[in-house]
Amino acid sequence: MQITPDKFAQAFEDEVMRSFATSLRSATPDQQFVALANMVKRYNAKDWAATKQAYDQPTRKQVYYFSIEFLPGRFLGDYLLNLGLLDTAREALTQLGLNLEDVLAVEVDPGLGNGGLGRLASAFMDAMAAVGMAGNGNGLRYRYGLFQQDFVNGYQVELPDDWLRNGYVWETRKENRAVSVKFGGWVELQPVRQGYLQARYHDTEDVLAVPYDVPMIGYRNGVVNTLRLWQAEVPTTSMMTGTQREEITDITRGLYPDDSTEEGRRLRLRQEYFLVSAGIQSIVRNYRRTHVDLFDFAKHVAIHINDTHPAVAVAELMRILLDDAHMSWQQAWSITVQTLSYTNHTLLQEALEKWSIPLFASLLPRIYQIIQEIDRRFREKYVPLRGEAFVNRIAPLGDGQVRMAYLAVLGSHAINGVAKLHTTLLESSVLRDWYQLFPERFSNQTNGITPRRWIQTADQPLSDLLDQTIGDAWRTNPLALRSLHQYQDDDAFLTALNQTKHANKQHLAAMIQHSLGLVVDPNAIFDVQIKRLHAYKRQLLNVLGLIDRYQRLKAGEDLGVKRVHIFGAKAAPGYYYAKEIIKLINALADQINHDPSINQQLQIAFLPNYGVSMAEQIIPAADVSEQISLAGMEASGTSNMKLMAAGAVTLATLDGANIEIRDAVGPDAIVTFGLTADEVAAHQRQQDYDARALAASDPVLTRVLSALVDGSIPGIESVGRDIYDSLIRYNDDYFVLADFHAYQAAQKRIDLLYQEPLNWARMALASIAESGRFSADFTVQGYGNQIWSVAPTHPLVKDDDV
Ligand code: B1H
Repeated sequence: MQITPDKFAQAFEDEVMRSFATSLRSATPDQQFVALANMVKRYNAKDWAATKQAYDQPTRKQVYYFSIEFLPGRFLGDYLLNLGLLDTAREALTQLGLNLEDVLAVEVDPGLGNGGLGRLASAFMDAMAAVGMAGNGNGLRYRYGLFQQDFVNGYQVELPDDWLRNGYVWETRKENRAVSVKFGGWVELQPVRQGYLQARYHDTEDVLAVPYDVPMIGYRNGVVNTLRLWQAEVPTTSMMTGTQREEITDITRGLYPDDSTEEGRRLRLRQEYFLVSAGIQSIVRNYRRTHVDLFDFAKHVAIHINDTHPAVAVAELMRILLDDAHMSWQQAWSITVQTLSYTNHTLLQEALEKWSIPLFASLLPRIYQIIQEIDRRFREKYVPLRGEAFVNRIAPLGDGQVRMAYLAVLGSHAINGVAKLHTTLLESSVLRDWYQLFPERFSNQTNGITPRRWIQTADQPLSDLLDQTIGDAWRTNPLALRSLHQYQDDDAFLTALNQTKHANKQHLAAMIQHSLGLVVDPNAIFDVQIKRLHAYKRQLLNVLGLIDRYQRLKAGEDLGVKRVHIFGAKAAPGYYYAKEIIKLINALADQINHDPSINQQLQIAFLPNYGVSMAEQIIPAADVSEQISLAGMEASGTSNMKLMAAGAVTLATLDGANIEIRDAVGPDAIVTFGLTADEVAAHQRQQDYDARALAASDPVLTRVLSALVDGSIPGIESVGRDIYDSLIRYNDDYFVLADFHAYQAAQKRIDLLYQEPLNWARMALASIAESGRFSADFTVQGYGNQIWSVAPTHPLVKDDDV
């Protein structure tokens, strides 16, 4: 887009008048935001239409990315960036006496996901548009997003996220594209011709699925992809009454709140099938507009299953090919397998979805029949080859359950993990039998992040410094960041890099003061741990380290540096233990922050309601990136990549993508510690870990742990006891105590390194310089190449071997 700031300013004033019949001077920030958004939509409309038309060419292959979660973040800043208008808009608003950042902050941040998995889905949407891949998102338009978190007396409270209250400016309702999704009832199979059956559905509950489309604007390339979010509605002709209507609208009423308990499982299964059936019906309908039959479907359509949540796609695509297109089983199965692919995001057993057969069969009778037949054929083929025991272990049906991960693997031609270690562990543990059966289906696709949002939009000071130092090639090709290496001994640059970080820390300090009333010193180390609260992520290790530090400072030890530990974390509403950790962090923060003898050296800032927008404020200001999960537990992590790109030094266990980060920056630019995944596995196998004995024999641990139960931290009477028990009585499932000293030693190294500002900057430089390989643009190209067989029109070339 070519437009001068003057013209932009004029167009903005006109737009405010046209949209709200008011002058700019009397327009509210909300109105200013909507006016800017309307301008973006107008600038964007032709490209969106043209992209859709290009994708509808019958020979063009399209990807459909199915995810029960998306966490897109605010769009306006990134859209302006992608249209090449960010600087113009900023200048224009300044001319008008406004601050663009203030207007951007008005936008809602849709919380249609829990954490990394949902954010990854949105990063992929951004990346597919950036490289010009025909990528469509399919998700749910939850009326309420992930809860808003508040702290009351240090405890998490959950408030509803009424994000649609003022409407959502980026979406377009497409009622004419609605489809009908059937639940329950019973099926009758009538023979139509030799060997072919016609399914007739009786007494089903029919739900209207209405799509809302959101544009995904590519980075300065004219590409505009679509994220389609489905909403459940009562069919217009329905005579349904109150509770029945509610049952339907409940399907997309809210994000399933809990990734740790069994509650609401029926509703969750309804959500999953609703997403899958609506999405696939819509794909097939669109496909039929340009193709006479479905025989070449897999040549032109790739459907991706993001974790097991949309895994029922295997049976739904079979249903459509069998019942609607009247294909033979073999034909239908071959097309289904060639079309589908599946990403596994976790080794945690509780996240591998399984449905009880009675629940599944009553809600989705025809789908269940199809899964029975998939299961029967699988057994028929593989029992003679592999034996009964092997097949029983991995068949889609077993132990009275439908096993979604196994259904996904069986029905997909490609299965991937999300970091090298994770994929290796998948192949050797959770999906070992499957890996034996279909080794060629497995690949690794290490996660990625979008440097446009995390650097270009969120970190202006760093972006400017990079432009001045190495030119702006990094904005299109993040591998160009490598040219930073030549400045590693350039004191002027290293000093400027530190100044940039300092400016970002001042900004975050102001935000912390505003949010918590806590004054923090930008000269302190800003140590950041931002991610969902989960035992395996070990926020508790950070906390025990803080207790130790506090006790040492109280005893008069000089630790040489000031530190501010910054936390952002939501706990699943039903995850009691995680909520106890939140209370513990807040209680400790209260204690330390109000202790005048200590609070010049140590402070804790636990910012409530962590999410994408808050991450944009925290990440640019981070000195230390805490990635301290128990090795073998974090599939990949993505905050590790964002923080690295912002020049934070990574403090990490050898888990998930941390290992690839270490390999990228080299051992001198990262601080690693702790048990390896192999060592953890060995302890688990040998059952030789004794946390109680370890703690008893260790005076430091004894002192630290006693703070949980001796009343020295006010307000944690029961919480402290529970956490103590989890470590001592229940033997510390996540090896927190085993890694404690290694963690503290690593933090000590950080303290020393930080006291050499130029050396520190050199580590930051190495992180930034090597962050380019973690661009999601490369990740989606990897999927395109190895999984989807879809080529980008604006490929990002890896000019060397990374
Ligand atoms: C990840 C989940 C997840 N893995 C179930 N699994 C959920 C599972 O609501 N549920 O039922 C929600 C989320 N999320 C994360 O995915 C991994 O823990 C991260 O390590 C990884 O970086 C991220 C993206 O791959």
